[in-house]
Amino acid sequence: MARKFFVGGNWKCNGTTEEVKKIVTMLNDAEVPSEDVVEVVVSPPFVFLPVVKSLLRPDFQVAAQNCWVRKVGAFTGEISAEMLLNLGIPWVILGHSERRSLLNESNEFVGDKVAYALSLGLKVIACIGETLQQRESGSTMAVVAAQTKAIADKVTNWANVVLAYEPVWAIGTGKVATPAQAQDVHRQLRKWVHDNVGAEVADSTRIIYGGSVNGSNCKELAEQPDVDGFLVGGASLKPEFIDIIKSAT
Ligand code: G2H
Repeated sequence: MARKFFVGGNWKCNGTTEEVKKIVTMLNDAEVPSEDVVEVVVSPPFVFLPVVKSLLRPDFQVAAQNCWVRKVGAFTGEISAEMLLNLGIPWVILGHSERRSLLNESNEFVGDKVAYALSLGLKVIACIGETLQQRESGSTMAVVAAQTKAIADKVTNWANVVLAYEPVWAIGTGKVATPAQAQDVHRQLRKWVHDNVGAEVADSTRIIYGGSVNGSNCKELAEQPDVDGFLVGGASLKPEFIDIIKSAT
């Protein structure tokens, strides 16, 4: 099955209203392949979701960077999946390594979040990835498989899931995985999904790469058969994000 290329821009905890508007203008003015070829989703901080959604071109979509694990209630400081739906936000990033490490989000908690968001109709970019220590000790696949299993244990319909493989050692470090390293994990991960979830899900689920993707390294990464797109952090705030979108073709 042909998997549509996916490019996500994770703006993380960056931006002022003026800066965000400038990025949206840059995106709106860009000539990129059609939405039949590439799905583009940008993810501003919560407070900028309404302004970005209102100004962004209609062929690009918007994602939140997180949401609460269950329905609305007495959870001070949290934003619920219901609120995202109420704002017309179709996507959410869950399980990013910065939340796993800084906020102690466990595999099980991320699995619960993914399942709850999907149950309400949100689409999910679910992030997984190993630390440098885990890679050097040879446990990359065990770590990535455990993270994916915690999601698979709670999810039956994978149609609205994009898996983002983001090796922690490559995030924001400028130290990108080589195309061979990315392809190797993506291939093994797809096999894990094949063996543990099913052939059709393995064939149709987009597995995207994240970690220091930029305008210079995207093309070679995009050529790998199991790399179905990118989740981009730092470079998604800059004009080179357009080059990354164009790497779909
Ligand atoms: C990984 C990535 C975006 P960056 O976190 O999710 O960030 O491209 O800055 O490494």
